[in-house]
Amino acid sequence: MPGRTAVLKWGALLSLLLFILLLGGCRRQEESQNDAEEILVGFAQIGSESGWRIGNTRDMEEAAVRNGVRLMMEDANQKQENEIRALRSFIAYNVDVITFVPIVEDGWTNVLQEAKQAGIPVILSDRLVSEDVDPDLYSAYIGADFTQEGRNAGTFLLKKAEEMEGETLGIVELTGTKDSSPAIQREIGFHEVIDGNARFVMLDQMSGDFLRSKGRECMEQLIERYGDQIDILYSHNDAMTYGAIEAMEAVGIVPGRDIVIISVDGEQEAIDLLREGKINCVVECTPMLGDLVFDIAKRLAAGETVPKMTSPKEAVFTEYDDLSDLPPRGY
Ligand code: GYE
Repeated sequence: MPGRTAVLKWGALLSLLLFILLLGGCRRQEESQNDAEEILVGFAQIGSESGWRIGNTRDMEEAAVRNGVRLMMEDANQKQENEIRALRSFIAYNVDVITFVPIVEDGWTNVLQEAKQAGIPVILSDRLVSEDVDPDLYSAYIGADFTQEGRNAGTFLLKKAEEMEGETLGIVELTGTKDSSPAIQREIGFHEVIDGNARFVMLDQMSGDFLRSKGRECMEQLIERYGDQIDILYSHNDAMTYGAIEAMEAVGIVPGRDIVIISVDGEQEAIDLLREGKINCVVECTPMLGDLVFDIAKRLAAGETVPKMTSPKEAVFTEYDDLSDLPPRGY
């Protein structure tokens, strides 16, 4: 018969063993939970055409860290083929989720089908693909309601026109990248509000590709062609607006007074110009989409269903508003 001390010894040893085993089990569980949290997201960005875009890239990088997501980012340098190549590399790498900014609306069906076949969910970030693309080929869109932004621009113009002189008012429009969803929809929303009003005369429309340099070039040409027939400039983004202001000032036109200026984005520089009276209205479009994108990415990786369309609430800043309390824009 084993003695009482021997029984106690074996008992203690067994409990210790059990404790070690349990501890190991917990550790393993913790590790696998961490692994499950740390998803890998492939992100194809279109480039750095504007301050807005640079702000968007920075926000995506910072939000990835905040959300505990591993980010694999590729810069497509304004070329759709580079973007498609990046998406294919994410598929080959077998990332958990893909997100990308469709530079234009068309030409994505093949690569989206490849992602679907590989079982990788795709989030459209910032820009949309064409309505002709089967919506089952992507899981979600996170970005602005560009048509509403266009309407916001038009609504400001209706109010502003009440205090403007002249039987008719000549409008020029600087559009963004041809065939991109913000350019298409900002145009539609604006015209939805102002077309049919006989006082507004559309003089011309030119694409400045969302670039400051092209905004300047286009405005130079428009001034040459239409001179003082131009009463209003509607510009699809702030970067092109800065270029257009340069072109106006170079020939002695006072921006914001001789030509009423409506711009979209809401960069700090545009808000400063609004305060100076050189811009009359800035329609907000926020580039801070990262937290929304990664929240949806994590839910998709966990197999949850997510809302198909998410658009942040956006403001309009005008010369009629008191902007003294407006916090720094951060982009
Ligand atoms: O307005 C412009 C940028 O896609 C909403 O792209 C975005 C647009 C933004 O370059 O400044």
